[in-house]
Amino acid sequence: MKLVGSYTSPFVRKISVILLEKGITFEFVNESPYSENHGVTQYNPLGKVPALVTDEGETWFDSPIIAAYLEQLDIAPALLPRDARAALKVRQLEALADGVMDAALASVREQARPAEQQSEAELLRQREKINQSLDALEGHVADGSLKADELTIATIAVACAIGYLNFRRVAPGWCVDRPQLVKLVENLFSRESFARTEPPAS
Ligand SMILES: N[C@@H](CCC(=O)N[C@@H](CS)C(=O)NCC(=O)O)C(=O)O
Repeated sequence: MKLVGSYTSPFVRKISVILLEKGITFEFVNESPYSENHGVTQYNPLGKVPALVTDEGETWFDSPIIAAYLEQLDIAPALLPRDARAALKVRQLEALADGVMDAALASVREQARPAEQQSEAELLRQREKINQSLDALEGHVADGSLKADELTIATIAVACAIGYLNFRRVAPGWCVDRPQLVKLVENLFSRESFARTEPPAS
């Protein structure tokens, strides 16, 4: 299998972690969608990473679809419950974590614009999405609907989202008053799959 992506993308990290956890061998094709003349569109017309190319030549995107595809291969450990309704709930939490990544990425892109073109209102809007979603996730861990010590597509996505907040220094105070999420990321960050997919220092 080939995973097309960049080393800094949290969405790509999510898929790398899943592949590593399941012990699936893959080749990493390093493509940055923000660089000129990138080759991402040959895998995904949206020009976004990750994309996954199977040994049979099928191409899958975006990250929730790739995660669902990998789950269908039925390789342990299972990262979704067998029950369809319970699986959908886990996938909704994955969507929430993915949304945190989207908002963090939008903030980073906004801050990369020349200072005079940056919109404070837009940065605030994205910051609110991040804070509200983290509060919701904290609540889900507190009420047991998201288990901090379980390895699922949702906990992996949450840890990748928070890893990206740390990496880009977006919402640096995210851990204040969110002890459940701190516990969750401590559990996940201690895994080899997370150590091996840490974004590069620059
Ligand atoms: N919903 C997509 C989001 C992927 C995404 O936004 N990836 C970023 C990199 S972190 C990207 O490729 N951006 C390029 C662009 O928007 O043109 C997924 O889950 O795969």
